[in-house]
Amino acid sequence: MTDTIEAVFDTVAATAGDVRTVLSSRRSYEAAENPSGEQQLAADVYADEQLEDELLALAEVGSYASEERESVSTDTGAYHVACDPLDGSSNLKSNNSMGTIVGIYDEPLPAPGDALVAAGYVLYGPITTMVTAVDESVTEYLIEDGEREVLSEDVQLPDDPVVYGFGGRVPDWPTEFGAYVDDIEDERLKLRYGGAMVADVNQVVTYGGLFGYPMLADRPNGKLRLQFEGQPMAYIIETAGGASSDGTESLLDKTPDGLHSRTPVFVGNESLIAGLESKL
Ligand code: AFP
Repeated sequence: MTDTIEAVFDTVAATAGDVRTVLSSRRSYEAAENPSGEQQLAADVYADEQLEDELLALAEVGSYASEERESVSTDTGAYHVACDPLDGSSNLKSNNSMGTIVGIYDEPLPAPGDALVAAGYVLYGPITTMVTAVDESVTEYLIEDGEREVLSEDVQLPDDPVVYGFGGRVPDWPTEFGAYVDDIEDERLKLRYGGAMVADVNQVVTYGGLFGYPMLADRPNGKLRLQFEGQPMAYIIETAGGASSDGTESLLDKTPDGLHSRTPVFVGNESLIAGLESKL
């Protein structure tokens, strides 16, 4: 299993090198929308096609699914990879951070959280980095020329949280959630929100804190997809000593109703998630 997982991460790192190179020429919108009704950028389509081709070429990868395609692409193999090829791609226009999210499952997709065997993300920031969670350990890498070089091993969330960031319009947040935000402001946490889950979660990994995209007045399940965003990021945060929740239970205890189903997402320090669950 370890060889396959490392081969998937190597492939994602190599693809990230390609994606970074072509971003400047793929900033325009395509005519098509993704299955969640969001407009696709040329870069979304490029990253998705690259990942599908390269990951399905691995002998043990039996299927590939992504936010950018309606159904699962199948092959033969024991592992099933779910990707958000370019998370936060609307940040491409404003030249802010974006990422790639990958979850490796040992059950066909859509799969429950407890079928995850590893997860990782790439962050396209001022430099390109990758964070992986496998074998109960989180590692941060620098990616240069498509190759991974270890920056930090056994990454854990810092004990004293510093930052928080929540998506959605404030008037659309449930009242109890707004009250919780007042509480964490009183604890002197600092608001930082960039609109790309990978970047907003990576600052939680770096400084400690909380990221969330809550349920909204007109979207009871929030915006983020459980299979492609919620579960892989929950797996990484929980492996790094943090916690995840949909407001009542860990995202890793959930099973998606469908490939593209959405869920409220909260990930961060255990104490903050416990406080949030008691408030909601
Ligand atoms: P895009 O990929 O459409 O930019 O959406 C990014 C995202 O799925 C996730 O990465 C962010 O946390 C969240 O949506 C941002 O949503 P808002 O634009 O509503 O803040």
